[in-house]
Amino acid sequence: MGRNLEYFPSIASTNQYLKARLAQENVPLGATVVADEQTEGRGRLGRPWWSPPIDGLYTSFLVYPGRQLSGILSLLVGVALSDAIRRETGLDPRLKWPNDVLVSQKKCAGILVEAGHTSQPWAVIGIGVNVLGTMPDAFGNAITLATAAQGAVDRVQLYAHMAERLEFWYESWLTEGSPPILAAWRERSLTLNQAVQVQESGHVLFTGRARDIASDGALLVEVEGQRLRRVEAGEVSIRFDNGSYTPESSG
Ligand code: BT5
Repeated sequence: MGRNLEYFPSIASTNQYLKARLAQENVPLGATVVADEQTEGRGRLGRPWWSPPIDGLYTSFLVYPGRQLSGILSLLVGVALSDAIRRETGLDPRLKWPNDVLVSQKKCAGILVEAGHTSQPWAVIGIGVNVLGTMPDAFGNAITLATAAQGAVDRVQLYAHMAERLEFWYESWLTEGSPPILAAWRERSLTLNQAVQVQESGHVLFTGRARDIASDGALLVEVEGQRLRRVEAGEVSIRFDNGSYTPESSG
């Protein structure tokens, strides 16, 4: 990862750029795009990703998973990213299903995996991390690593750890399959064993207790009086002790 690296001081979106490149030419496995700023950074469902200059790290990595993508790749990236953040900051990042990374119960990084098919199935792994400075008040549920760690964080080192850990976990997936990823994800999960609310397009579908993740990355939720329900997509909020739920998104 990162041996074929392109850097931009400013770009619309690193994911968008890599997808456009893929449509035009052969791009090697592990090709990486890094930017200091995104003017049209995106999260899931086309939501905006706040990407101000220098304070954040905005990166996309290209992989060829060899088969149509499963949810496991999102979990893999969360595990790799949490490793990298821990190494660089000493913080203890937690993972909220499917792919938010939180420190101090606030979101410090987001992951957007986009998949498609040209001559073979590809996936663009987009990672946005809030590194330096402080988050504006509008993002009540978000935090920067510098705020959480109460000290300096080196963006270049963080990037290097990210590339190394992604390569490590991707190779582990190719040789050993999902079990090591699932085990690491369960250990760092903020979601498992919590009361959760599952929503789709802003509507509450059901509430229950998150019990486990399936081998394909789906969340398994126990709903009173029913069998476990699988959640493959959608929004999952965690219920706090005071009865409120983590907002799925902030800002
Ligand atoms: C994500 O989406 O968390 C995935 C974000 C992926 C961003 C990377 S940056 C490099 C690559 N290129 C791109 O264009 N994208 C990827 P989602 O779970 O949908 O969360 C989006 C929601 O989080 C928004 O609706 C906001 O409420 C909130 N948000 C926006 N910017 C944020 C930020 N910097 N930190 C924390 N929360 C943010």
